[in-house]
Amino acid sequence: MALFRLSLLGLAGSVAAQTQYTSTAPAAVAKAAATALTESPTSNVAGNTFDRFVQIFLENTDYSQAIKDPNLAYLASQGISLTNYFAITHPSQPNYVAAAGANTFGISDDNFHRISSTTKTIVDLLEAKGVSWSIYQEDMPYSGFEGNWVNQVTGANDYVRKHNPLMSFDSITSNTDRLAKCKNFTMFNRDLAANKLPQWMFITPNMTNDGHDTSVTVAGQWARNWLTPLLSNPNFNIPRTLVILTFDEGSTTGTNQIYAVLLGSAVPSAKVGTTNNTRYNHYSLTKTVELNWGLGSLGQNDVGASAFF
Ligand SMILES: *[C@@H]1O[C@H](CO)[C@@H](O)[C@H](O)[C@H]1NC(C)=O
Ligand SMILES: *[C@@H]1O[C@H](CO)[C@@H](O)[C@H](O)[C@H]1NC(C)=O
Ligand SMILES: *[C@H]1O[C@@H](CO)[C@H](O)[C@@H](O)[C@@H]1NC(C)=O
Repeated sequence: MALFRLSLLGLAGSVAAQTQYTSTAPAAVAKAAATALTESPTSNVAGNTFDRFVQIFLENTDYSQAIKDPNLAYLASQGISLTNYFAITHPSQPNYVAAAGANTFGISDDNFHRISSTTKTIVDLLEAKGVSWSIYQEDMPYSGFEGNWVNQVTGANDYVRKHNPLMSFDSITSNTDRLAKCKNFTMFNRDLAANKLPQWMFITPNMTNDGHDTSVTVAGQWARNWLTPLLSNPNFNIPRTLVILTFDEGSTTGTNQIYAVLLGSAVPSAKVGTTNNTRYNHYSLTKTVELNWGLGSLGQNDVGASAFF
């Protein structure tokens, strides 16, 4: 996918330069949106430790910085703070791919990549056991959209494929039912209101709210404002709900240690406000889900990873 550099030097001295992603043309989006299939499956497969798993990725901040943010520090106090959690690599894209496939599959940039249809993801394992899933990507213009999208008023980066953990896998993009479960926040709100959220979710806020094109302050405000009402919403925080709020990666100069906190009703009340210093990384995401629902493994880096429980 073509990309070019847009210099934003001089913008209040904040962000030196950002990559501008080429957006899919609005007319093509409008046409495809009109017929896009959307699915909202539900299920009730009992897990060992939790019955719902919600993963949220913010962007590009070292642990040492994130934990100083007042809103992220507040959220850490509401759950179990994982104080020894690491991203896999740099830049963003391979970290998202790793969260779904337990491998980076050799991807070491944010360019357009396709991973062979024979390569499995956590979705294959979930479906085999009847565990419902969806991903929710803020401002994705329609379900199953495979491009990048900018804000149509300001031209700012809004939804990007590289922050979608599933879109690089041909096993997803060649399957209309799977594409129909890759949805936006409009659909999240609809599924929430209809009590039709699935058991496994991956959530990516837009390029403003995840801090990518803004700051950890914006990401922290978004995370607290978005999660607080959900944690008291019985359609979201059902009994035995486990939420992990984390980042895709740290800054390129650090150790790649990142903030990660476990929230939700699956966190025992005695552990609220505690820390856990076990070494975890993004491969722990697939491992935890596999052990919880007895899914087997992908045979990738999930095998040797540590689970959260
Ligand atoms: C979200 O996706 C739905 C389903 O494809 C679409 O109808 C809706 O317009 C999208 N919302 C936004 C804000 O793009
Ligand atoms: C991201 O979403 C927020 C609302 O949650 C909105 O204010 C902001 O403009 C969006 N960012 C872009 C680039 O459209
Ligand atoms: C984190 O710590 C390890 C080692 O003590 C335990 O085995 C885990 O159960 C614990 N995880 C959580 C979520 O508390």
